[in-house]
Amino acid sequence: MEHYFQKEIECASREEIIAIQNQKLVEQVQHVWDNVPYYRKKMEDKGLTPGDIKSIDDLHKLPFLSKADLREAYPYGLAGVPMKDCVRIHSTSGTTGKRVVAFYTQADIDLWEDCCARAIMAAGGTSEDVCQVAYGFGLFTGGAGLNGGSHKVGCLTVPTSSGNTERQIMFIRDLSTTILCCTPSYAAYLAETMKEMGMSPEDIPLKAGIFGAEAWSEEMRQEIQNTLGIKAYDIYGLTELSGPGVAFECSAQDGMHINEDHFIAEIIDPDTGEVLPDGTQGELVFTSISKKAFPLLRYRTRDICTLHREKCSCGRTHVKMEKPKGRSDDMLIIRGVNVFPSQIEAVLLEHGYQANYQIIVGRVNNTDTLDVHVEMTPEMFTDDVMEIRNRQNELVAGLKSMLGIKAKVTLVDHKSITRSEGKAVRVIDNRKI
Ligand code: DLL
Repeated sequence: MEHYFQKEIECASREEIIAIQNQKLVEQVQHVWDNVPYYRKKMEDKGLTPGDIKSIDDLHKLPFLSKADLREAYPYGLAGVPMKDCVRIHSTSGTTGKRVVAFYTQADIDLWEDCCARAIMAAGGTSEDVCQVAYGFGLFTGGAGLNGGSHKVGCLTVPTSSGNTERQIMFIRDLSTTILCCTPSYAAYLAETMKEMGMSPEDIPLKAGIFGAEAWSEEMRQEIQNTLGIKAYDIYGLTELSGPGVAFECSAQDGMHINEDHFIAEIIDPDTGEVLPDGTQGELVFTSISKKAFPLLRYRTRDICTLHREKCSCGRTHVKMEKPKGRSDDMLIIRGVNVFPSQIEAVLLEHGYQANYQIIVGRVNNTDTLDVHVEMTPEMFTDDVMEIRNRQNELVAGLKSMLGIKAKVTLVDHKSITRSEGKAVRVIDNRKI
């Protein structure tokens, strides 16, 4: 049976959704115009006033916001309400530059937690469940968002945060955790550790996982589902828009419903900014129409993705986004060819490896080099050199057919690649150093 947290809106007709979006967009544009001078100036530069935006059909007229704008306006320049009305901030890790700080009113947190509650119920969660939140707590949004959503559903919530892997497993076993929330790479690490501890899927009551915050392949989903004996659901979000729960997977497990009563999604051509039709791959852009403290209009996520509007078997009507292929800034350009780490992951898992790999990019004599280090599983271990060479050649051929370019493959010892408790670091690009 399908469970819903807010069935009426999650299954609303297209006409109802459009009516909500039209009304909220007009209000939000006025709110931003009145309260965010940074964006008002951008509108003025385009000769726009709020009166020009009468419905979602006018959305394309609005200027984009990018990460560079967020950095320029740091920290308070894009806030939409006085600080006395904000109750919290969250922030990105800032690995690629200055941190992004996002502000929340109590109402913003409330609607964010609603989105996470929708995700948990779409994964089959109810008040009968024990939900362990192993995303990091703190400035990162993962822990706080799913924790709040789990409370709203009425699950018994276990806020373990990330790390301390053996203790996670002890709680899963002792408290009979049924829903696990963490990054997919941490889920794989937990599964591996459980196996080492001599536990099998039958020993634990887990039934579902809500995994996101990083790109993961369909092959990795299968791997996690098999090793943990659960259903693995994807969840998407970003700090700038609140955090997890901007979109989430349902029982169909083939794409994530975007919470369209709070976020309007567009796909654009990343080079020209032109809006592309549904079904076409491009950069995902979001307009946040409900949140008041950090009301971003037409925010360019840099995530590469496709939208679909076909009817979904779960009964939800909100548009679905495919698994993002990765961020445009994660995309590697190797000898002129675009390569996403998730494509490499898919090939490795198809050949029986686990998602323990690292991609090392370099440049020798002005030519890019691509070196994929992947761990052998304990079962693959052998001192037969020919067998290892054959395995390597198989992977080189698989990667060539997926990417169209030749990669070097190095098989490394089991457990020689550092495991991740949060977002995994898959790529080392020595060209940038
Ligand atoms: O990662 C929020 C989150 C927490 C989402 C927990 C899901 C679960 P940031 O740290 O701001 O926020 O990173 C946002 O992570 O632009 C994507 O590039 C990537 N990302 C998030 N979810 C997914 C996903 C959180 N399901 C950035 N698949 C986004 C692929 C994802 N990439």
